[in-house]
Amino acid sequence: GPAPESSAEALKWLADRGGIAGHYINGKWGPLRDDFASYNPATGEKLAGVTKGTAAEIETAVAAARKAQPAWAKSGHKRARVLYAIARLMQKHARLLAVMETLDNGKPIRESRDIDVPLAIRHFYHHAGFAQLMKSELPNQEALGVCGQIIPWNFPLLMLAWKIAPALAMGNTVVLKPAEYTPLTAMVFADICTQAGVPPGVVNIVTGDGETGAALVAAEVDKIAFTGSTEVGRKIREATAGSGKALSLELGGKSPYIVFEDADIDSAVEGLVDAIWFNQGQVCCAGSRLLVQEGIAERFYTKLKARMDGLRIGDPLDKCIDVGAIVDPGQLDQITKMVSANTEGETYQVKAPEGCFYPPTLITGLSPASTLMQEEIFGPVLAATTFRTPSEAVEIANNTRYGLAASVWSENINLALDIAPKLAAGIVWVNGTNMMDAAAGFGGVRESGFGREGGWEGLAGYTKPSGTAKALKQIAA
Ligand code: TXE
Repeated sequence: GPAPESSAEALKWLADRGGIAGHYINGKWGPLRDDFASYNPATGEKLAGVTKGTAAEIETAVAAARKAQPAWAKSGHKRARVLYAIARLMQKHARLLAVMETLDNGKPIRESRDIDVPLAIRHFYHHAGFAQLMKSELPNQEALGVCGQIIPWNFPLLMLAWKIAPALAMGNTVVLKPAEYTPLTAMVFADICTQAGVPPGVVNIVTGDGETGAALVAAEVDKIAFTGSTEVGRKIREATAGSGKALSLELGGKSPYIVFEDADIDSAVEGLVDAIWFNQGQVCCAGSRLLVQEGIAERFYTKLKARMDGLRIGDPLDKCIDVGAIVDPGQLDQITKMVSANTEGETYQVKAPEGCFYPPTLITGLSPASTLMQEEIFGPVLAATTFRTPSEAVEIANNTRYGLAASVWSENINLALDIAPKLAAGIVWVNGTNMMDAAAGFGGVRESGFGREGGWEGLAGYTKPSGTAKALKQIAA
């Protein structure tokens, strides 16, 4: 059942801070203003006021980060100590973080407790190790300097960890802007930074909206790391072109989920629960396009519908819930509009509660060129079609402007390994989906972006060859 005692704890934590989310600059809170609000999407209640960061506040944060950077880059040993302390404190406050995330975002507590928070903690442990090893493992690399980081609302704490942990490990300092809908776990994280002994200026958090984000992109930073929509990614690429700022973009997706007739059907059905109903489908690498081989399609759809009937949708704080609330009424509206504009195929929907909820939905018989097969819906909506041959599967799978992830299901490993490299995707899972690890690079091709987060590639993305600045000065002289 619901866990009211833990939401009371989270709400008290907010009340103790005046009920306002705001900046954490140079190791201190503030300014805090009630410029706009963050809501609990499951209930519509206001959770906190949110400060909209101004360009001047961004500048103050960047200046603090600039000042702190040289000392922070000096000792890998010290960085490791601090990153381990962050990880341990996140573990200590895991329940507060999970409840806060669920209140702010609407995702089921089972997910924030078992996935978001543990993966975020794992990211800090992993990168603490690499902070210590930087000198030996990346002997010719040094920090970029100050990194501006902009994150979305679908995995607020996990995306924060993906951005901050590798940057700090490699000796950078950061200014991070959380998404407007979901600034609250970043606030808890800021408190953790203070407790962990992060030196002032090393981690700065500035809350706000797209304008605040644009001000960060324009500021004197050495890198912008962005996760969000393809549209904003394009704007940021234009804004940084020719500036000399490094850039990584992790954008949208329309990832194919390909089921061959020799697949383990029950596993493939269960995999779809994680592929498209995890986090209400608000996942950049969601398996949102189902491609089933013709011979098993009817049997597969029947099993899938039965599984959909078993999904439990409702109060995200209830530990038994599989599908929670959509992050914001605006997003709900977008999903509703896209699905109701569709006139093709057959739609199967299970029931959802009133309010900011969208029912898990399966639409079969779509043509590969239809809007629902092409555009990112970012909701719990699975668009499905069939294919005849493996080469047709590859053709349909690659018929997209995106290229983030793909999932291949077959009991024939030769077939799976033949198909996987033919898919235009940054990540391909075989008989699995949505598997992430701090040690594995994550990122897309095509309009899904470029640059990798996690793994060796992720570390490299926060460094440059050492002596670059000196060499450039010598060349200029
Ligand atoms: O994303 P935005 P939104 C997709 C998804 C969703 C759609 C819109 O399809 O329906 O995008 O979501 C900041 N300069 N994804 O509007 O606007 C913004 O404040 C700098 C997929 O929420 O891209 C937030 O912090 N920053 C995606 C962040 O960018 C700007 C996850 C992302 O918000 C800015 C989220 C600007 N001009 C949405 N404008 C994924 N791939 O995971 C906004 N921002």
